[in-house]
Amino acid sequence: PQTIYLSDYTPPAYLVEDVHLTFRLAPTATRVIARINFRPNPEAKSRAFFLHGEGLKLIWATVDGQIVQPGIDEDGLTAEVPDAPFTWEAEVEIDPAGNTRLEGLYLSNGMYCTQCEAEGFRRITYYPDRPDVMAPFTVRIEGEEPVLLSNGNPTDHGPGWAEWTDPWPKPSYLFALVAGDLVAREDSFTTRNEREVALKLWVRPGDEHKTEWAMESLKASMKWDEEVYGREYDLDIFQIVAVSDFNMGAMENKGLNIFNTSAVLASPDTSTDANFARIEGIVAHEYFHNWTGNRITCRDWFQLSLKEGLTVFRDQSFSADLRSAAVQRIEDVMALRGRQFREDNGPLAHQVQPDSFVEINNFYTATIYEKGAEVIRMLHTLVGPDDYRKALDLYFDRHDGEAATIDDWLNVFEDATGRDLGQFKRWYKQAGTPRLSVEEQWEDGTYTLTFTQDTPPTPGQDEKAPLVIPIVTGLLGPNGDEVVPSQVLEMTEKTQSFTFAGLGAKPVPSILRGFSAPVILTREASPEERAFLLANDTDPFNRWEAGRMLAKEVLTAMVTGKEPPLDAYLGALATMLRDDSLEPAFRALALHLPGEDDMAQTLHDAGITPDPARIHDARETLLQEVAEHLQDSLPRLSAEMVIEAPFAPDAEQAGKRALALALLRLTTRLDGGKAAAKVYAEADNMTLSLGALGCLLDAEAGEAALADFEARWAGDALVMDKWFMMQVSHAAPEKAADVAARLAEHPAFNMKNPNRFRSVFGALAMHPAGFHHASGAGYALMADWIIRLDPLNPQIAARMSGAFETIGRYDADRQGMMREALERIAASEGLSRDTGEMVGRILR
Ligand code: DPP
Ligand code: ZN
Repeated sequence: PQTIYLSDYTPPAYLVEDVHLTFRLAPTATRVIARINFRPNPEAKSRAFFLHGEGLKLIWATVDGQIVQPGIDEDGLTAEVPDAPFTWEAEVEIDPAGNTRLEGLYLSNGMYCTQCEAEGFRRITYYPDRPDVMAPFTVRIEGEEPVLLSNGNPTDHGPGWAEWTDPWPKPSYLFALVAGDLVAREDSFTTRNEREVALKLWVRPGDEHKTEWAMESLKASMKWDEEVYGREYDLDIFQIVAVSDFNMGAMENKGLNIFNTSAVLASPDTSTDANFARIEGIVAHEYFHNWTGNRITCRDWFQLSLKEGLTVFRDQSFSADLRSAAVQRIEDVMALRGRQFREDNGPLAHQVQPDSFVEINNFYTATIYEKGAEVIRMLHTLVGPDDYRKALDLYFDRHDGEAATIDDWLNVFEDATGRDLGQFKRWYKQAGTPRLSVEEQWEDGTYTLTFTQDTPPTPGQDEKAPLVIPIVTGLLGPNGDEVVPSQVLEMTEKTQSFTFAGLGAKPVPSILRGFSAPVILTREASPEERAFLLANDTDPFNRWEAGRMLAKEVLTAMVTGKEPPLDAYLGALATMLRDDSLEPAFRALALHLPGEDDMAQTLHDAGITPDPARIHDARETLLQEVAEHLQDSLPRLSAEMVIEAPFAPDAEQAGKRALALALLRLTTRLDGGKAAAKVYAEADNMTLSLGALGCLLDAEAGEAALADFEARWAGDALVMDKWFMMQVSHAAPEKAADVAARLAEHPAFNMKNPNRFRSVFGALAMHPAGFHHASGAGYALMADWIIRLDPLNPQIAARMSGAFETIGRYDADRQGMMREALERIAASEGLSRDTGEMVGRILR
């Protein structure tokens, strides 16, 4: 397979004036007739005419009405064309029913739908399938299905056909078509300039009752983007379709977003609070792409973070505004550390703007998305909110209708603010998570913080230069008062000091408030000082962080056989938990111990080879300690978290339920599951039901509840995904692989459905003590199923192989077994480019 390089970019030889597509739908033999008006690109360096195309059967093709015989290979076709505007027409045949890759046009439960990002359109017709070719599309769909949809506005329809026109030039990856037996929840939104927008959320009959939340989220997103970014919607209709077989969460196709059912359907009895929050965030994310991604798109796929990093930053800000900003930030950082830091500290580490790739589908990563968002958050911190808004206004003015680059984006900030961002750009070009260490000095009323930054080598990048790091810092006095409020320390050197003069007493520093940069901060501090910050910091993120650091120190000591600072931790935790001024959601997060994977990385960073079994046991022991220490408070606190009001998926109720369940997990350690059984029996919503089921499984008292759950929800695929997932993630470490293997034989297991596959094997990958069990059963099983899935759905198979990305952390035995599993995958016949690239990078 060929490697694609950013430095090889050349402008397209021909541009597209407009596109007319006709679809004659048939399950195994759909015909697609394209009429495309091309014109030479004055900026092109060559006149070679090439159209991408994969898995297409060409029926005929013409140039200006004359039949041509193009040269065809597995990537596309070439033909002789005039050095002047011309019309290309072609008819191809494709097989949606046989399309298990879920890229291009495919059938999902009898419904036609498309996924074209990144390179799926070339599986629909021959086309310059690259994002810098933008054109208006007119689409005619002919089919028996009652609902026929495409991008843009509906322009005409009759029995068995419909026509849609999208006036906004777009790249082919934003094309969408849906046809099926669907019903819509309808609503409307009036934009600030009085445009009436029809809103339709299409689902399969029977799912109508799960559409209200997404619709409300959509309207809130449309309003927020007007108020905060000044961005208004630009078509007469905005549609969302829910699809049950979908590789990603959702897709921002112009005017016709397509969603994985898991990212859009919600009801109190089938969805958890976490589901509601995720749906709100994803609906917003895809809607926000209308401006950051669609109106301004990417020149090439090396610019992917231009739209994804920015749009994640936008959806995070939206959720922070709608919910609790502190809780949102903590959750976003937990996700960043759990996925992106893990990626950035292993063989798959790559730049926010990579220099090369083999398969672009492998770069829809936590680094492109979450680190990309952090980079934009840092820009926001450095320039301040007013200049940020000025820069964004300029970005929309200057690049609307264009396919832009990350350099364009940075230039906008330079022009709007007068700042030189040359050094800042390293955040895009240097992979790896920077380590930031700090030392303090106290002398004659002057306090000095000296920071040193160091980014470890990553594959292909041995040397790292210093980054611009905004370190938001405040100082607390000995009595807990804030003596120096938050300020941005702008670090640009490898080692740099910042002084604070005129202080009456040695302060306690609160560093990296709000997690102002995606770095790993190491700072020696006594358990007492951490407990002091947990009790007094005015920055909620750092308050939570102090507790987490303390918990990590306890766990590290337990794993390495040292004396853990247990009293300091338990005392601080108890005080925090009883503090009614703290919102329940925050307290629930503070009760959350660092995860096993997080601990493995932490130990590895400290030069200790992590043993997943010992980490698991230490965590269990600590949870037991916490439960016993808090024993007397549990009943009262639990009673306080009972909600009398009718269910609402809002942040306030969700926070109370989160704390109630955190307390229930502790209670379960003391009563063997009695309280959890009662909560399970009485629950009137999925959050409590599932939370209680998890407790029962942990107490090995879940059999009856599992059977009840299955009987009740056998007809609901999304709920059954939870049933599968819970059994794996709550399995004892030595049983996890067996449980996953057994579930994969269950009649309701279907490897062709990405959600179901992930519910079993994604759950196994995220169960460190199970996946890394010394028997090697987890590795072997994962390899078996990646090998089976690869020919059907290479994208998901490739993604799943990321389970092995932590190979470098572990002992020789485990590394040997992981290597063996990876080599077995690598050697399997006909391995896809997707999985081949991933496994190759991990083994390298
Ligand atoms: N649908 C994916 C997202 O919105 C890829 N664009 O991030
Ligand atoms: Zn996105």
